[in-house]
Amino acid sequence: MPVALRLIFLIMVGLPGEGPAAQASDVGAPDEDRAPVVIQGRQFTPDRTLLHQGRKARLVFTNLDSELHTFAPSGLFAGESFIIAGNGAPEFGPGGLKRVIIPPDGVAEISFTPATRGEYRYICDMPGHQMSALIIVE
Ligand SMILES: [Cu+2]
Repeated sequence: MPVALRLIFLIMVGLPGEGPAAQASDVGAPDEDRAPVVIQGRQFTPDRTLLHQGRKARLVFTNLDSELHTFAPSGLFAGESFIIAGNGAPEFGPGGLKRVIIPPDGVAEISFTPATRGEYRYICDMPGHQMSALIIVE
């Protein structure tokens, strides 16, 4: 991936081989929506995640499969700042965050504050993976 597009707000707090590493999130701040999503058997669970406009949110993706998956959002982060932590590998395109590649046994956390209500579909865009789920911001 182009190095110039790997932006500074990537914070690496986990390393591959440490196993699922979501301990930091277990102490969720009371004023944030903590939204865990488990990836297993080429499925996102739950397939609908509810967040709230203007309220801090932390999406936590845990990949329990033995293959790579991605979190490829559409529109959700347009023009918004966010922080990515864990051992996922973010990729950026002209429209902002393109995808986060999540390794086997990996955890990727994305913290942001949703600014606009709506329904935002996200997928795993690995070839052949028909994985899709919804983030709803009310
Ligand atoms: Cu996948």
